[in-house]
Amino acid sequence: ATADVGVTGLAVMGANLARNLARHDHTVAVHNRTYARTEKLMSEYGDEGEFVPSESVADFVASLKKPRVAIIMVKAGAGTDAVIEELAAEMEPGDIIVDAGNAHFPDTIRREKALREKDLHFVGTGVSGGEEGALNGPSIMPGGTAESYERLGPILEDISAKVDGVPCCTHVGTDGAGHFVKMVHNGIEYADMQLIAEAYDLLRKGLGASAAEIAEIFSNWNTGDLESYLIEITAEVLAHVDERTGTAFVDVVLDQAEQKGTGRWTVQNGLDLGVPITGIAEATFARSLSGSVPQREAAHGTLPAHTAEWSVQDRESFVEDVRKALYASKVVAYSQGFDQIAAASAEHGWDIDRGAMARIWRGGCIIRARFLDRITEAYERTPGLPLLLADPYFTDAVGNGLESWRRVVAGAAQNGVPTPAFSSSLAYYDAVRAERLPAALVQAQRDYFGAHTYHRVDAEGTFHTLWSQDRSEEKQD
Ligand code: NBP
Repeated sequence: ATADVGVTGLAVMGANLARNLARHDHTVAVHNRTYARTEKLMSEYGDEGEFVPSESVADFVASLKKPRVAIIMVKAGAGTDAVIEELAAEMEPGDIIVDAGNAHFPDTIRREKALREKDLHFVGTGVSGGEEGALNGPSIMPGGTAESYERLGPILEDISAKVDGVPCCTHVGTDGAGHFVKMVHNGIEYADMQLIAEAYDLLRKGLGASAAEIAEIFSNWNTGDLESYLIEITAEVLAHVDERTGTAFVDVVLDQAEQKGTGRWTVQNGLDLGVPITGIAEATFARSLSGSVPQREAAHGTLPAHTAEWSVQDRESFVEDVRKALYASKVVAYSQGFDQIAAASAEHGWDIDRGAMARIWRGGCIIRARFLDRITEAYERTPGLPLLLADPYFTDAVGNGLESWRRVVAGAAQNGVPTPAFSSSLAYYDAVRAERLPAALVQAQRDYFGAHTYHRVDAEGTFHTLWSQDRSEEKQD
């Protein structure tokens, strides 16, 4: 056995990950169900480093040094289970199986448990950054045991993206923690993209600006607090001219956003945990609404707007208002995502360091951004911070933009421009900071029709009012 690490599943992601490993001087065992892919990798890139190709799973496992590390990079789902079974049959106690595909974290928890019974380590690992990242340095979010990270960590840190020399990889927590955090990363990505899209729509409709003009605005924003990969590519997309028609590319793209499911998983989990991730939920539903073709057709041209053409007078301050509203809404969306991580961490005993998550997202992944440093600093200041928004830096940053944020959301409502993520983020902000919420009325209604009881602000215990009798109050315990 000569290989330090193995990769099985050599479609684009696995092949790139194997090349990344080889370029970092690891001897890499490579395997794929269909051998032709292995041969293709060897013929095209075999000279990039030390590869050990195998045609069978048995030979692949035999080519790995002990304790063995085999990384699976196949289509998530039944394929992953099939490959795990084949590998496990050949492996020995102490060996490590890594699933670097996009598994749903409950599957990872199930698989880890099953393999633990065979004394094998199973490490569900989130890998972000697409093909480019896999080849040149992704953000890597490994779960599994701390013991497995001792063997695996140095390899993964080696091939991960680096920011200021710091690897974008750390041990997230046990069993499904890595895939969980990758899922929330994707959910936040949905929210970030939707917020940017709403900012674009506001600029377009409020200013009547062209895509090219808005591209300039985004380029400019990318030099400040909003600096991020998503803002950068937005400017590039908006500046792009369609070859066929000579018009702005964004205008020839059908306005129906698709999804592969990680946003939906994130929202479903938010509901399960009872964590209000309104930014991610609105972003996910906004994609659903864009694809609701019969509903849109029934509404378009039928439902009145009762608005005049929006014409913003002070263009410069409007652009600044939208920028501040975007930043504030973005802080809310991230704050909610980090709440979700905290809740799941408590539920599963993962002990996830949220500051470290922001740190490993600074490079290699889609939401990489300057402002993640501020998040890491906030959790370093106060590790148990209950609300990211309540960190002094973010309280100030959002507070400074608050008037702008209100003007933008009010203007959008008055002029009939849909801003679900901007608006719901502001509503969240106002709700979470409110001294009293109308939830008191909801709880009273629940007691009225369902005898669901209530607590009082001025006395201990649980109470019920005899609504259908004399409306006297009973103490329940
Ligand atoms: P695909 O998701 O297209 O999967 C193709 C690979 O899966 C091939 O190697 C194929 O083998 C193998 N495979 C299948 Br399908 N069923 C199998 C089975 N029953 N047993 C063994 N192998 C099986 O590849 P990809 O696009 O490279 O993605 C790989 C993983 O990475 C996926 O989980 C995906 O969700 C994830 N991904 C992540 C990102 C990201 O940004 N993080 C981007 C893209 C993909 P064959 O050659 O014999 O058909």
